[in-house]
Amino acid sequence: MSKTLFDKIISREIAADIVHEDEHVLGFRDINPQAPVHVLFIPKRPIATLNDLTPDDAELTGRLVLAAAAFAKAQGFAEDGYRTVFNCNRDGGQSVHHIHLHLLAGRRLAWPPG
Ligand code: DGP
Repeated sequence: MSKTLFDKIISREIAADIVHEDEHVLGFRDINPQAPVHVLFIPKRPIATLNDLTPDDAELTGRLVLAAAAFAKAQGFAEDGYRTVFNCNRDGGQSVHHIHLHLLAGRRLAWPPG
């Protein structure tokens, strides 16, 4: 798989506002925020889309969700709430083919999404 933009953020070739880092997961602010708080949580190991996940990725996928929830809680959004979303391929609106969990918080979000 060729190097994506997010690989370059992991390797610090491209700067990002990093809010979370551990052995497996990086969290950084989206360059085009759709809410007052918009953070992307990505695995350090590149996986292109949700279609490419295998049962071996179950723990890693859980780590993304746990990192997003911990960040939201630490930032004070647990009670009012927030949204997490994985986009997948064209119809899901995925533009970067390295899976990422969007965390959107800080305003009332509409449903259904556009
Ligand atoms: P998606 O459309 O689900 O693939 O989301 C990709 C997100 O990545 C989109 O919300 C904008 C964000 N993004 C694109 N380029 C950059 C970048 O160079 N830096 C950061 N921080 N975010 C980026």
